[in-house]
Amino acid sequence: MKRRIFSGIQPSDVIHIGNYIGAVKRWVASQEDPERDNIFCVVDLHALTVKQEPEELRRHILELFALFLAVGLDPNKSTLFVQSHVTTHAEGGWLLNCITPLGWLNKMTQFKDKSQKQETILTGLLDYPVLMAADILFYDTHEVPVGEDQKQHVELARNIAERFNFHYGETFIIPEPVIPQIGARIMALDDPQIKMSKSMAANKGHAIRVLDEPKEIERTILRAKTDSGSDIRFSKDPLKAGVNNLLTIYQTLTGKSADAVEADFADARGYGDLKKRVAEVVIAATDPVRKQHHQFIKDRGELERLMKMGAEKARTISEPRLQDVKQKMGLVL
Ligand code: AQP
Repeated sequence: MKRRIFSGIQPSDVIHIGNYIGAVKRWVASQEDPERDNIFCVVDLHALTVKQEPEELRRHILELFALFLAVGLDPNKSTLFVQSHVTTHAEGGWLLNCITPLGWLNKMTQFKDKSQKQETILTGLLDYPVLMAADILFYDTHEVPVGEDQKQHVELARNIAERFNFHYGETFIIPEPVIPQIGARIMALDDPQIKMSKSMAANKGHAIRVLDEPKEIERTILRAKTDSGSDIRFSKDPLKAGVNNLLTIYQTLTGKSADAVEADFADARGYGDLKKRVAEVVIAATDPVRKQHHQFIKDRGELERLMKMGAEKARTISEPRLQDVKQKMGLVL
């Protein structure tokens, strides 16, 4: 039996190089593995957990779906869809809410971080890991490729699955988070102590968006915060976090070993050289994506057709498990 892979991205902004390295780039590789059945989702219901401008959200959903295609995800090989097009997620999320202790949600570190930035904390922000558990569990998922920040949420999904199975009998597969060894946490370019994040990408210098023009990418990287030294080596020293982050970006995009990366910079004359070469590598990786995206986003009719096709496939996979869960919980079908 093939292993089922499920992962998603919020259309809360254009994805940044952290989302690309930590998630999307790995999805494309996973798609080519004949032992895997891949499902990738634009998790638009998650984006609603913080205030969104409706027209902007709609644009971001379309842009993100087009970006899936632009990076090379193929709707004939993978299931690509928009979360709100398949009602299993909202319905299943509610059913799982009714077996999830509130105390589990209060422990989520992402909620603690994100809620501090909100004037009004919406219930959905606290509850969104349960919706994420529904995304994963109703598809009988084995593996969830994510960045480091989402590990705790996948662990919550495992706990929910175990609790359900205990109370209602063997139902859900217990999913595994799959975190990359390198690039699981790309840091902000203006502050390498914090994670690069879509919701902060509007701050100048924070992130490289995958659709940024080459000039903009170069400018952002040249301004990236480093330290006062000149040593170009991987390091766990917090003072060298900026250089370490640039080297990690370079390493994940070139696929080289750490030693080979350091050897590449043996002749570099300071951080200026490092930044220039990192910018070249980032531009080489993102430029074809940006160009492809430009083509895909123009054809709204085709995007809608592919979204519908993906939603139908997703419904076929998740609907039987939803019915099974409803039946086990005592609802009349
Ligand atoms: N900085 C990062 N480095 C590596 N991977 C990352 N991911 C996110 N940030 C980094 C991974 O990208 C996938 C999609 O993330 P998401 O859209 O579900 O939201 P997120 O994790 O909350 O990402 P952001 O960019 O910080 O978005 P906002 O600001 O909107 O919340 C996930 O696999 C995530 O691990």
